[in-house]
Formats: sequence, C-alpha cells, structure tokens
Amino acid sequence: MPDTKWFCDARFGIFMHWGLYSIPAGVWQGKKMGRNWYSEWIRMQHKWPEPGGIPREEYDTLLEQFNPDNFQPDVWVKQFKDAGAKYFLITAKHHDGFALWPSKVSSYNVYDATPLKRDVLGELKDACDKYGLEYGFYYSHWLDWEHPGGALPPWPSRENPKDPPMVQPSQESFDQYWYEKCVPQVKELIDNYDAKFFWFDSWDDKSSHFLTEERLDALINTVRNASDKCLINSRIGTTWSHPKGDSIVDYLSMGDNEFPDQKFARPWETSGTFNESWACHKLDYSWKSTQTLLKCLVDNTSRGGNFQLNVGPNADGTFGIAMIRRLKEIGAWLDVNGEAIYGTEPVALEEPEWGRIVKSELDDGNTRLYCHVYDWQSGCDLEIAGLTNEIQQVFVLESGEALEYISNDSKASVTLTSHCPDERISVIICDVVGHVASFADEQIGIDSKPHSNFAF
Ligand code: JFZ
Repeated sequence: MPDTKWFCDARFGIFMHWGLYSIPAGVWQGKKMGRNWYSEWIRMQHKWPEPGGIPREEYDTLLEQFNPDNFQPDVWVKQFKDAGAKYFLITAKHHDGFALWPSKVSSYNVYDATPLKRDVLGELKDACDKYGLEYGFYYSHWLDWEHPGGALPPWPSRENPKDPPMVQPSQESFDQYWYEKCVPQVKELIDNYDAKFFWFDSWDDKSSHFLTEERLDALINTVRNASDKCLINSRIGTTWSHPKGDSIVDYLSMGDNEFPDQKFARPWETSGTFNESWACHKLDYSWKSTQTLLKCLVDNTSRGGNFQLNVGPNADGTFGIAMIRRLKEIGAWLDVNGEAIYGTEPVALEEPEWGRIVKSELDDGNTRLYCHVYDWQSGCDLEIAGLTNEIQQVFVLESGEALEYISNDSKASVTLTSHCPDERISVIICDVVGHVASFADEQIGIDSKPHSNFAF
C-alpha cells in the first residue's frame, strides 16, 4: 500500500469544483435552483427545470461558453498555499462527464470541445509543483451523464418521492462506460499528471448495483499498477460494495460536511464547503465563519483526520470575495499556529470541553502538547484531564507569553490570563516530560468505517 504519511501530516487541503455547471451557477434561463442545492447537479434534477432535467443538447451549449478570462493557475494555487493548504484536488470529471483535460479517451473535454483550448489540469499541476502542493483529483466514477452507459441518480425526484426513479443503463452498457471511459481516463490522469491521490465519489449502497467487486478491482488495480504512490479513498465504494471493505483503500472519506465526533485510527478526511453548494451558486450566501471553518480543521486534526475545504470559482475564473477573505483569514491563523496543526498526532487523552489537544513527539523523547482553546475563560484553570507527565513549560504559541500552571500527581492545569490571545482559537503550548500515548497506539486493529448521514 502506498505511503500515507504526507497526507496525514498535511491536515489541510483545498478542494475545487469547477466545470460547465459553474456557468449557470444555480440559475438556468432565469429559473433558480434552491439556494441550498448543489449547483453542479443542475443538469439532473428530474423535473427541474422541466421533466427529465436539462436536455443534453441544451446543457451542451455551455461548452461554447466555457472560456474563462481569469483562469490563472499560478494565482489560484498561490492563494491556496497562502491559505496554508498542503495539497489541492479538483474535479477532473464531475457527474456531467466533462473532462478538464485534453483526454484522448473522450472528446467531451475542455481542450477539444470548448474555446478555452487549454490543459486546465496540466497547468494546475505546474502551479502545484511550483508552490509545493501535492496534487490529486476528484473523479466521478459511478455517475456519468455524458456516456450512455454511465449511472444516473438512483433516487426519486425531489418534487415527488413517489415518482419512479430514472431508468438506469444496462449492465452491459455500464461495462462499456467503465472499461472504455472511466478506467482509461483514470489511467490517463496518473500517466499525464502523476496524480498523488484520487477522491472517487459514491455515498451509499445504491451504488453497489454498478460498483461490483469485479469492477472495483479493475479500477483499483489500474491505479496500483500505474503508480506506487497514488492514494485511493473509501468513497470508491469499498465500504458497501467490496467484500474486503475499506481495508484495500488508503484513506477514509466522510460524508459531505460530516465532522465525526470520534477519532479514527486510519488516515481520513472530511470535505466541507464554505457555504452549501460545491460549485459556485449565485444564490448561496450562507457563508460559514472563519472561526467555524478553523474549528472544522482543528476538530479533525485532533481526531487524526484532514479537512478539505472546497472552493467553487466563478465560471470566469474569479473567486467570490467571501471565499477570498476567509482563505486569507485561515492563512493568517495558520501562519502563526501551523506548528499546532501540520504533522501533529491525536493523543489518547480525553477530549476537553474547552477545546482540543494534539501532540508532537520531540527528538529528546519528550512531548509537546498543543492545546487549542475554543473557549478562553479568563482567570480559570484549563484542565488537561488524564495527563500524568510532568509539565516543563507552558506558553502561548502566538506571543510566547508564559502561563502559570499546576503539575502534580493529581492535576495538570494551566491558568488562563485575563486577555484572550485570539478570539477565534488560541493555541497554548505545553511541553511535558516523556511520552504521551497516541490515540493510534491504543486503537490498532479497530476497523473504523466512515458513515454517511446525507439523504437526498
Ligand atoms: C457528492 C457529489 O454528488 C457532489 O456534487 C459533490 O461533488 C460532493 C463532494 O460529493 O455528493 C455527495 C456526497 C456525499 C454524500 C452524498 C452526496 N453522502 O455522504 O451521502
């Protein structure tokens, strides 16, 4: 199995949804998708804007309109680096089947079918190499609405749950899609761009109808044979559709915006949005605060997982101000507090009410604990329950200000000053003598499974 250390050390990645659907951005010929609907789904809404969704020929008029003036890979990736991200992934192909690279497998791609005529994925790879970000792809392997054999949404319409579901392609037809489009395109993405990881997308056992053991093996083997580094996520379908389960993939993916309240002993991540939609949506203004987003990052880090924050650029390649501002704020926080995130490990200590704790093991055998304080109660004692190691020193990471502490057989606590260093999340460093157990040390052998709470 490929090495996952870089992935675990990274903790923070940027996810991007960008494609033809970014042009309508949730509004089709004046008809508005719900403001909390995913705009990348605009084509396939059963009875919206008309029965059967948007007809293929009409959707395809977006091809000639895909000509962004502001596709600036260097500027984009620098922005993600400045936000503190260590890796980047983009929708190489979303459910609509449109490829963001000059695929030889299907001409339904940005180079052959749009006026842009640029290798979007190749240019982004160069920028990632330049700025030192790892690079990978979202690839919709199950749903594909361009190829006649690709799967369609398996649920009833939003408007009327009693409506019959869409008619799926036959197994023979899906086989054609799988072996003539999906598998070769995935191979192409590794060969052309040296993909470091894939984020395949399925989310419940309804996908098992098409994602059979044999097909999953063919796809996984293709990745394994083409690369000894490339990571595969559990949403490829192993959770539900493979007898070996998630043991044969490299990292677990949670459901959308699902932040589990438990630690997992395997590499894992949550992908989350700034607002509701993944691709940009003209009506979606429900922006999460920077503090909320930082807590997503710290929560997952403390539980051994990553946070992949999604951006949905506008069709012209610009970014909404709300996203830019939050990226800068996250970057400013990580600039000061990155040491308390990157390369840290979860600890086998009880999760405190006041925030989260992670650790780094120091070369001299001692341990540095990072206390992420969500709730700074001035003058109070911040207790580190269960810590038996002797404390050597305590200080605020941002300022270096030393803090008083109590360290004896029955108690380990830090006295908080009257001034809160950072109203979002303050980080206190607590250096202790000796080893503090990692969560993983105690949990090896647990077969952690991601779960989904998402219902259409
Ligand atoms: C999928 C896509 O359909 C969506 O457009 C977006 O790309 C997102 C990242 O992934 O949507 C999901 C994802 C997860 C669940 C349901 C739909 N889930 O966990 O149940």
